[in-house]
Amino acid sequence: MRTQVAIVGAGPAGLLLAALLHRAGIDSVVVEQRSPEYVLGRIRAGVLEQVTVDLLDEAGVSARLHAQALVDDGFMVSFGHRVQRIDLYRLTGKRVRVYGQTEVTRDLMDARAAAGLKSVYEAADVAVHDFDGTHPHVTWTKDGVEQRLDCDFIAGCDGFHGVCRASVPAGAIRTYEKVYPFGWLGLLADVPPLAHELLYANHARGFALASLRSRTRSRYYVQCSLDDRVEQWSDDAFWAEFRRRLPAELAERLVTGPSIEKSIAPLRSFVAEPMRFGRLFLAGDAAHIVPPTGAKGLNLAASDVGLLARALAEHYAGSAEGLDRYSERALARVWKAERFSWWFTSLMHRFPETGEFGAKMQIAELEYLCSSTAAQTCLAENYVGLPLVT
Ligand code: RFL
Ligand code: PHB
Repeated sequence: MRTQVAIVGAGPAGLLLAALLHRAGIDSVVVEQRSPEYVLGRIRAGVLEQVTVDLLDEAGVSARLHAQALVDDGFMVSFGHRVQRIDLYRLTGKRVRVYGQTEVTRDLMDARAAAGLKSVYEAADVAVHDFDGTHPHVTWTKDGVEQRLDCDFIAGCDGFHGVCRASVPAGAIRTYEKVYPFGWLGLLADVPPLAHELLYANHARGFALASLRSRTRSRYYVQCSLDDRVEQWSDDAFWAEFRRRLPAELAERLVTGPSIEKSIAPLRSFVAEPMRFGRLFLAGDAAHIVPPTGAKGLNLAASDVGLLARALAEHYAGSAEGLDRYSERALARVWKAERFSWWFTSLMHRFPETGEFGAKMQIAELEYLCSSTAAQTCLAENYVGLPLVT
């Protein structure tokens, strides 16, 4: 088998890259180790920046998003019983869309199937070869038969635990990492959301986030211990803990119900540099991870593949500049989103090691945020997404 771009991973990065390349007349094959059902079953991101929506528009996969996504002009930050609204639209002229990653992935999968494009699911033992040479190729086993895909380029869109970054020789890559001493316990339920705007809560018992997927489906999180197991958390225990961390007037309005999904995610900041190794390009979680507090992971994955698709189109039109500058351009945005996600995480969570002093510093900063339009603008312009510099 031969294609122009072999894409490893059918998460949002891989599928959006394939869709953008298709629009540009570039042929690709997507190779994914899991089943479509498994990929769609992962409940993750919920907030899309305008930059991401623009790319989904460009890829021609945004009709359902525009019909169904909730458009939010702001969000709320609380500490104790105080609530401060961050008016994104007034402060930046921009809004965010609330639309689940699962839905983005489903739209990309449906568009791909409708166009008759090739994706290989349940590919075992995926491996990438000769990306530093002249004959890059990807191999895998499907139904017991070894397959080989020759290509011009490999896009490593296979997430944090994927094979692409792991295949780069240690001396050619530098990684930066911070692991946070807590996780997020998330619960999805068919109950009306607390509000149509998100609420990020700093509380003495730990962080909580009220998010949503629609007017009838809520996604809520509480900061939990890294030792916690999801089986230890009954729905009742989750609701009781979540309610305790909300300001009183919102706690009264909370509607609870049985969970559809519950999971624990560790929090990590991670960057691998560079994002190019010969003919292998990393994009999305394969290259970097942010803690979810800033809602940046999926949006960074989208902006990476936006840059990469454009660079590949330039390559096939005769210019190497885009590919040569891909890593530097992508990383410029990545590091700013890393900083913002680290800062917002640091402001909103209980950190065992910083104790009462750390908690007082957070309250002082949150009070400053309430009193300063400059501080609110800084938060808002990062939250809606920094411009994609090309
Ligand atoms: P993904 O989604 O992990 O997809 C990678 C795909 O590659 C496959 N794969 C392989 N395929 C072939 N061969 C191999 N050897 C392979 N190894 C892995 C995997 O099966 C998978 O299908 O990475 P991608 O595409 O880069 O997308 C990144 C996003 O998924 C991620 O950044 C976001 O979900 C992060 N995130 C959020 N991002 C936002 O922008 N806004 C949010 O509101 C937001 N909330 C969140 C989040 C992540 C969370 N968790 C669970 C970490 C909330 C949470 C709780
Ligand atoms: C979500 O809805 O899952 C979500 C929203 C905002 C975040 C993180 C997760 O910052």
